[in-house]
Amino acid sequence: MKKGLFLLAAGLFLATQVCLAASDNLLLDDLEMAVSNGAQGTVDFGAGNGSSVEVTGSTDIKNSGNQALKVVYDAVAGGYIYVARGTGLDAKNANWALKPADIKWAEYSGISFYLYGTDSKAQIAFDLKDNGGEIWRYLLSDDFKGWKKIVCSFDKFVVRDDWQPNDADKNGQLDFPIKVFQFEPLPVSKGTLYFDTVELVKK
Ligand SMILES: [Ca+2]
Ligand SMILES: [Ca+2]
Repeated sequence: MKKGLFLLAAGLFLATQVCLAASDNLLLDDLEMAVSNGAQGTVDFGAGNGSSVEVTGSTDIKNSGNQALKVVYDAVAGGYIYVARGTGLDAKNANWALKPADIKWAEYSGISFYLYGTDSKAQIAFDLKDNGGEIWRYLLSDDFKGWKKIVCSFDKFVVRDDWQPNDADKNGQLDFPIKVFQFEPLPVSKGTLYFDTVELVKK
């Protein structure tokens, strides 16, 4: 009986710790919006130089909330693809629920998201645009099947050396607040990926 009570207490303690740990992360974007593109769009997405991409909401395959972002793509050699959410994008309604300036960035060590992989071996870039307009990159591979949490520590992002916007500060510093995150399947690959549950990781 005493042992039973102890185990119950230990279990409750562990459950409390898990809840606290989970609630420490900040849900930045659950990707729950009705997906649309263009100037009034909710997702800033597109492709060029022969690559193509189609983005929709997925309610059958999802990790949290009611939907995930479904990305059907064909990334050809020399082409590019982008699927972005945040502020200051061409798509005016692609903002996160939280304003970048309202987030206490110093409390977080990185950003995470869930990727539904197909073990295609595709390379995927996860880019951030910083407060100075500079683009930073974290590379990952679709080398698993099903949902997996991808944790990207801020200190593991590298500044993109292949391209930067003309108005980027190019100071080599990751300047907060971060304004945009962007998923980019890289050439040469083709398939369907799902993204969900973008969070900031508590220090
Ligand atoms: Ca979701
Ligand atoms: Ca910068």
